Amino acid sequence: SATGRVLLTGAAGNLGTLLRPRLRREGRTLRLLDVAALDPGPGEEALQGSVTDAEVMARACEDVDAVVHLGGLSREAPWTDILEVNIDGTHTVLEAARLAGVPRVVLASSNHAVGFRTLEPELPADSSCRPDTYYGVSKAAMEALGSLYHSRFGMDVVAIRIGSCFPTPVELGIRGLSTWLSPDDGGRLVEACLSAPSPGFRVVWGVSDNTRRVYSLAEAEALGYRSQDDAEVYADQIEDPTPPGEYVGGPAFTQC
Ligand code: 15L
Repeated sequence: SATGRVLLTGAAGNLGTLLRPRLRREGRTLRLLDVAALDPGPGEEALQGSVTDAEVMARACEDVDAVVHLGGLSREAPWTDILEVNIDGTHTVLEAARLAGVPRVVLASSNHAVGFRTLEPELPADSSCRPDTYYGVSKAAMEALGSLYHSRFGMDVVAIRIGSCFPTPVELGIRGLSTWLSPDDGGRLVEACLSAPSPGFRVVWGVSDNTRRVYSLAEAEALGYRSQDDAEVYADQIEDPTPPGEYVGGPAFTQC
């Protein structure tokens, strides 16, 4: 909902840091959760702990109107870490939300859930998973868990297949000119996911309306998202000449 209390997991991470100031609203309390310590400002509450801890998550979900789940490992890692933090962690978040009666969850999925799909124009957001890493498998599992928690328990769940959300695309190389989600657009998209009436279960792309965009915007726009940014304005600042490759996940990610 536009007001009430919104829980942000992974609030101290890359996405959390970018989205936190953009999700502040009059009449809304942002509850920040992270394994790292956080310093809550006005309209914020902070909780330190892990998304893998059911007791922490039970406390975190108390009196919450929506969860925005950004917490977890953000790149490739050993299988046991991916399994614990990303897959079991997402289950723990959804289960705590269900037990607390939280009606809506927004999940930070990733393009790496479909990282081994060939690039094609207007790639639909509901294309089936083709992960490029264990990390990508965890995002596929996240989407599957979201689908389950909608269908079995009636929660509204929107999974965002995020391209690359960073302050600018400059460090991302040429691929970033197509995959960039500006932080402001990220805020607008999460806001749309929080306020769209009864979305049910959806998968949408998280991307700005970039000149070189290949991901479809139709699914996110159906929730009310309107991108206002285009990575192309940074094109002349990009130094790394590596071509974007033929796959969604890009040429470098599997080596991370
Ligand atoms: C991701 O899923 C990562 O979390 C992020 O660090 C970037 O690597 C991004 O994908 C990307 O594909 O650019």
